[in-house]
Amino acid sequence: MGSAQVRIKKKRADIRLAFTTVLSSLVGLSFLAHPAIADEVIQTPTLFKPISEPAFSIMDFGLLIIWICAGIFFIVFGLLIYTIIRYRAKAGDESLEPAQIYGSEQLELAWTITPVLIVIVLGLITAGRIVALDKTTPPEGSLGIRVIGHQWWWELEYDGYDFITANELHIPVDQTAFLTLQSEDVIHSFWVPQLSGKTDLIPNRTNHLWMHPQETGLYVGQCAEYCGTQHAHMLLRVFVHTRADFERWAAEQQQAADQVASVDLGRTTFEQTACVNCHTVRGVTEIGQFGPDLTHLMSRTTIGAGAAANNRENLVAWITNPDHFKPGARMPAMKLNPQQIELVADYLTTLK
Ligand code: HEC
Ligand SMILES: [Cu+2]
Repeated sequence: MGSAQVRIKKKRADIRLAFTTVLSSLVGLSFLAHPAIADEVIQTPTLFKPISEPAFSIMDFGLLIIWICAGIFFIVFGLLIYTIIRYRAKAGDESLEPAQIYGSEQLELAWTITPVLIVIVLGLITAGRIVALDKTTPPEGSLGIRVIGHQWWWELEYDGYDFITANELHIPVDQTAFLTLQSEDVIHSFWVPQLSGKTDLIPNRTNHLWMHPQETGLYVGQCAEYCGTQHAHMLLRVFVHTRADFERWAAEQQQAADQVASVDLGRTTFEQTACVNCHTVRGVTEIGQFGPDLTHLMSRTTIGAGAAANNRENLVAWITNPDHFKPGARMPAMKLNPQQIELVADYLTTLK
């Protein structure tokens, strides 16, 4: 094979290498922007619009790391591209290889010391942030909330209030919410990226997490630790309210369930089927603890921890067979006849 042919081959190999490197970097970057599960009721959780401490400091730190990595990326690629252009074979150059140079003390020291320094600085900042994040006792004036993870939904209890709700957390703006995290079964993880970092809910252990939101609105998140088949449908919705709106919501939650006379038949159907073994409706039946409290079911925007929008049609489908939205859900299909299902759905939609 002639030397010109070898050179052409080498050049092609160089181009291929550069191309694959750029391509794989792009693939890597695309993961940063990958969309979450699409659904009518699911918004995409985002890291990039924090509205609360500690999410602010997590975001700042994340950006610092991204900038450092971007710097390294551009330096390395800059040098690579420079080298490819500067040292490519020139016309008339018959040698197959460029001059071979080995060893440079300065260079080796530089590329050993620089990364070590970067790692030390990042390590120190990380340690500082972790210490600031880790609060095990409630800060002065905070609102205490107990969060219990279940396969595959969240139970929520508020300190100083007498009600239990599920899946949709309501908190006031400009106040620290101090969460106590526990699990009823396996490990789950509470994660609403705009508000706070991830914290696991571990069986037989109590963890804590806090947030101090500065803007009202709806912030979404999800269980961030694989916890079984319906892990993907264990979503979180956090409503941050003005203080007045929060108090109004909490006062409504404290009320016993509405008893609407026109749905008496639906209520008795509910009371006479196994629903009551798993669900509490305060003021009507308070035995069931296994499933979400239904006292104010209709105050929630979703059912099944974000598996579907909360409306009559979806309730009918859910009661007929929860597997329709959430295959494997811990609520069995109750085998009610269509008429009973309609009656129970009529009743449930009055639980405002
Ligand atoms: C064996 C216990 C059990 C029985 C019996 C049961 N459920 Fe459930 N139910 C659950 C569990 C557990 C969930 C939560 C499932 C999830 O989100 O993964 C649930 C969820 C629900 C929800 C959605 C609540 C929400 O806020 O997400 C409704 C509504 C509901 N059940 C109604 C009923 C009705 C009506 C009956 C009787 C016909 C019934 N359930 C019987 C365990 C039960
Ligand atoms: Cu999970």
